[in-house]
Amino acid sequence: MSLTAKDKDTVKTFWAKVSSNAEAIGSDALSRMLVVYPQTKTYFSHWKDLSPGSAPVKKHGATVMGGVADAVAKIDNLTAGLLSLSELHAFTLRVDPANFKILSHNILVVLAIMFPTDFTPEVHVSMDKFLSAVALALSEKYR
Ligand code: HNI
Repeated sequence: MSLTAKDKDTVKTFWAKVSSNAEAIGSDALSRMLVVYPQTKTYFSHWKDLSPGSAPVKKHGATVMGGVADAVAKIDNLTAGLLSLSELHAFTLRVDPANFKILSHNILVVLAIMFPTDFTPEVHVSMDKFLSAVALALSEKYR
């Protein structure tokens, strides 16, 4: 399921609306992931506090959303655009790529909660396709 021109346009327009809240989106999505899918906590065991909204969760939420913003900018060539981030997650961090789907799901849930009016079914499907494409690009270096 590749992104159509319309998907890309929908993602860019929606992102332009919500990106000023990127830190809050990231913090909430990461907080939710760590609570609902506690197996994801293993990657962050070096943090002092993994509880919802803690300082490291907030900081890393902002970092992850910075990656998402970068992906929106590179939406026409995600594989090339996210190559070094893929290498980092594959070789250095050794994150199981199954977790990319889990985080994507949590980002979608948070977007739906924070932007109930803007998060139409049309936006939902395009954002879902986009986050799946990001997950695939991040998995590139695992093969
Ligand atoms: Ni991820 C670091 C982006 C999914 C675990 N991650 C980063 C950084 C970015 C980033 C950007 C900082 C890179 C640097 O320092 O150069 N991560 C993303 C994006 C996604 C994602 C865009 C998916 C949408 N990362 C995940 C998932 C996990 C994950 C699903 C594990 C469950 N990432 C990490 C860890 C680090 C990390 C661990 C290092 C953080 C630290 O504090 O040590």
